[in-house]
Amino acid sequence: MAIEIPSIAELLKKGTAAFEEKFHSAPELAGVAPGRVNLIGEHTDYNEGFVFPMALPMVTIVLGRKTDENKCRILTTNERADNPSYVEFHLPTDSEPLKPGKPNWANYIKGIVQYFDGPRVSFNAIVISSVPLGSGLSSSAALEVSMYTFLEGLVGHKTDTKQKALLCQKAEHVFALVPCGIMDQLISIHGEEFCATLIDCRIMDIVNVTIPASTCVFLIVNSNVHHELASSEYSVRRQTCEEVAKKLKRKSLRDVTLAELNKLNSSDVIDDKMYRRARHVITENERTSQAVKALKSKSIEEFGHLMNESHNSLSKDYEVSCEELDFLVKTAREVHGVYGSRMTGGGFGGCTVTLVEKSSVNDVIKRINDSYKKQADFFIVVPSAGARVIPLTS
Ligand code: GAF
Repeated sequence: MAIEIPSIAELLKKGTAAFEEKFHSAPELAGVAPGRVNLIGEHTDYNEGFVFPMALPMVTIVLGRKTDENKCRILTTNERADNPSYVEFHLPTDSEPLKPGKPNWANYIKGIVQYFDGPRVSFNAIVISSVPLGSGLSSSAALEVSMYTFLEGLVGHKTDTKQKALLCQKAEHVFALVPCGIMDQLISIHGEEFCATLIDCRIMDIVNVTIPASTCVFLIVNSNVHHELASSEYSVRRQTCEEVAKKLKRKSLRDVTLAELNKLNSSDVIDDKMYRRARHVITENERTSQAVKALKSKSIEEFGHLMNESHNSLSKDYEVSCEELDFLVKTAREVHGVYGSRMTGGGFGGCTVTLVEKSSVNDVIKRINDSYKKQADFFIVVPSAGARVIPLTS
């Protein structure tokens, strides 16, 4: 059975109860931000390429109220967050900026407080989330963006949305030490119901594309594995791509064609591994453009085929998949009614996304449950709205 995703109203109710218990007052508002599933265009964002994610119905919420005590107090209700679950810190000043430390979850909060471009404000707050943590569905960006949105609500200030995405990304780079691209923050801010979003990461151009009504759904399967090398290997991939672009005297792989890469390869300036890494990025950009065209012309089969090709390239050329993800993808593809299946997000564990006829979803779930050695979680997801403020008191 697929997991029932809690509604925002349910999360707000639980979060409000937790807030009242901890702070003995009522919260005034909530910042809400979704996780995302990337449909195609993986590991292309930091190469200034194209991505095609959609915002999820799973969200992170920061709710609370202003205080005048020059202190920020925040409790996470997320059981999988590292300890302690409650932190307090001072408002940053020029002479005393905030610094990252422990627990790790609070670094995302501190980073946002540090870089928020509105007036400084102290607060009491609670974090509550339905985005599975560390599963490639962008729980980090959902936390950053919900926190940023909460601060915007508290002080009545609205940052330009692209600037907001960049500041959230900066918080992740500097406070969580993860050199992520810009996809996750942009989709968490710009997501729209019924749409997936084509993002040109070079210029942060955003085009919402309606997903045509069909008999299909997107099924997310969480492998529930997370391999430790994920973050170190992410940085290595990023560096390799930059190195190849540099050898060709280009700003990024976005500007390199396959023919140019092949020519470079034949001159022995790059090794086979570098070649395959760059080939993934170049072909993935092409696949992403084609997938958007396929969706616009309602060619579900072609879209699914491109998802499959994307996974094969991520697994063989980019080598960011793993045994568990390859197994889940292969098993899903064996079921009649499946158009395409691929890993999603950074890789080395996390989730797959499968495009499947509604009538075949239970067959996929059964086939995986019968053969996967670990426990998988299943979510049927619809494209959902991006970040927003929800007032809580009248
Ligand atoms: C992670 C990163 F945070 C994104 O920026 C992106 O690079 C993705 O991995 C891979 O496409 O989610």
